[in-house]
Amino acid sequence: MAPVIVPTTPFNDQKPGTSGLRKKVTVYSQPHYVANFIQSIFDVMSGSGDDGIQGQTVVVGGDGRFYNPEAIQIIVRMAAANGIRRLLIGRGGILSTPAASHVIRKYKAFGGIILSASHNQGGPDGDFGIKYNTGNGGPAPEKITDAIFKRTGEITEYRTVETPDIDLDRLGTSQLEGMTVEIIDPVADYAELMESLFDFDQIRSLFRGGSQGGTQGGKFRMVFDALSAVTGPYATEILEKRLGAPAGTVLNGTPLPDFGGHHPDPNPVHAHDLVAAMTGPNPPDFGAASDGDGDRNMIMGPSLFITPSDSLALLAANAHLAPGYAGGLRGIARSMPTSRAADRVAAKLGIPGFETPTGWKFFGNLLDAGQATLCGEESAGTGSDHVREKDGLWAVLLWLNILAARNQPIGEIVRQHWRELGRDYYTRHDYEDIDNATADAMMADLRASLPTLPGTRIGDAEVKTADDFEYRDPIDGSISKRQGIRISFADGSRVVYRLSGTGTGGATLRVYMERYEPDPAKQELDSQEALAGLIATADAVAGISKRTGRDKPSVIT
Ligand code: VG1
Ligand code: CO
Repeated sequence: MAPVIVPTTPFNDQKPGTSGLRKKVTVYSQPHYVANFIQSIFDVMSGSGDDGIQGQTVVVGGDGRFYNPEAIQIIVRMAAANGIRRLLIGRGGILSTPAASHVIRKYKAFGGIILSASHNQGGPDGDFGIKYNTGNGGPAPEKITDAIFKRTGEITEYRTVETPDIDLDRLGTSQLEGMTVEIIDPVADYAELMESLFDFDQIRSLFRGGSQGGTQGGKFRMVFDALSAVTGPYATEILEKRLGAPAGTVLNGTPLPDFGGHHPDPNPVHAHDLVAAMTGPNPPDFGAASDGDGDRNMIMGPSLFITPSDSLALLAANAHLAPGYAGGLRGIARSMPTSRAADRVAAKLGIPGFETPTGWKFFGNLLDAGQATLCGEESAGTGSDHVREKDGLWAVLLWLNILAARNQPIGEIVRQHWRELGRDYYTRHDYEDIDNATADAMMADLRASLPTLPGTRIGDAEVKTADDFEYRDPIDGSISKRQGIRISFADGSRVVYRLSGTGTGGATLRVYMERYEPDPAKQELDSQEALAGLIATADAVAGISKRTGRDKPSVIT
């Protein structure tokens, strides 16, 4: 059967943000909306001979949210019509983002299409997303996402075939209009990769209690909250089956199209089952959660929230205890708003520390060039060169490996780290769903004030430097401008302002604040208390409460 050419007209809103194209399901389900975007990806990635997507292998999978199967069926037909040779699809349409990255790399695929809106809410009224990853397994860099956006504005037709839906639930290989479709186990390859990086025997004996003991004299216990999103099957297989953690360790372990009403964002506000377990009576020794598509992680000890920035620093300082990193790290990269705790570890280890814009795509070149081994973002993203996405379960397993190797309670490990290198008090305040015009005006005014800010006093604080972060990629020299406004003060503390690039309604202002505390006697404060002065300064500098009418942020992490 010949491909069908369907005439279409452009949508003007298909601009990928921090991590792919995210829109409401109601936007995605308009006729031709998915098809236009997919054809734009294929058009941009097409070429002649080996440099184009035709005749190649492509990976497809998503986080299981509402509209996932429908979108996959559209993609399958269009892939066949666009000359793709082979599609690898996770069973049930499921692939966590890091697992998709691994599958792309392992099977040397040309690229992959990941269906996810990550930590955004799902369901018929929730969000959906599509992201294109390149052959290194990582999110397409800006030059490709820009080209895709340009193409969405010019598109006049797309190609598809008229065939019935394929069965996504049955493992195995079939043919569709000359294209091979393979439905693969979404967990197996990923679980094998994790076994190659970590000492599963050592972690198993931690769970058995044995000589490594638990922190309360009994068996080591943990909870992992999958928030009814994609990591459930991965965590159940790895933690409960392969590592012998007792059944029930994984909470909310079945992926549901609407995430069971959970907001799949692993932070102290949304991961309430985890927080309840870790702060209640007789808490487990270790707690973790992941997000919608499995690339984020939240780490807790008994009554202790470990900020993602601290987690990155601690993982970097201890990674050599896991077999996959026993040879040491080449470098550590963090996104600009992430605290500078990781820089202190890089300095101590005598390795380079890199500062990149927000979004995992900016780590790709450093990882490919072998300049960075570990990367992290303050938004609960941590990962390494094992894939080209951040990886939630990987971070949990590295923590478990470290806990097993050090045989020390997590709280003690964290405090020892602070005593040695100092504590970077850190918080992020999000103001969600503010009026777009208000948010834009606030950022514009902040930008305009940058030249005159240095030297001025706001309350007790004296501004030392103020700029809009501009990044020059050290590998390919590409420049990314306007990546966030940074203001640092004479006492070394810092405030960063930026607008979110993953939301689907209104604007979200993110304000990131940090202050370094080298004195061990002053490292036990609550972070909101420790940062109270800076929080007030940040409000005064940008006029947040005055302009938005909000007296407090919507989410504090
Ligand atoms: C947010 C985070 C950023 C992260 C991005 C994608 O972006 O701040 O660090 O890389 O989400 O993560 P923004 O532009 O909303 O601040 V995920 O897990 O949603 O793919
Ligand atoms: Co995510």
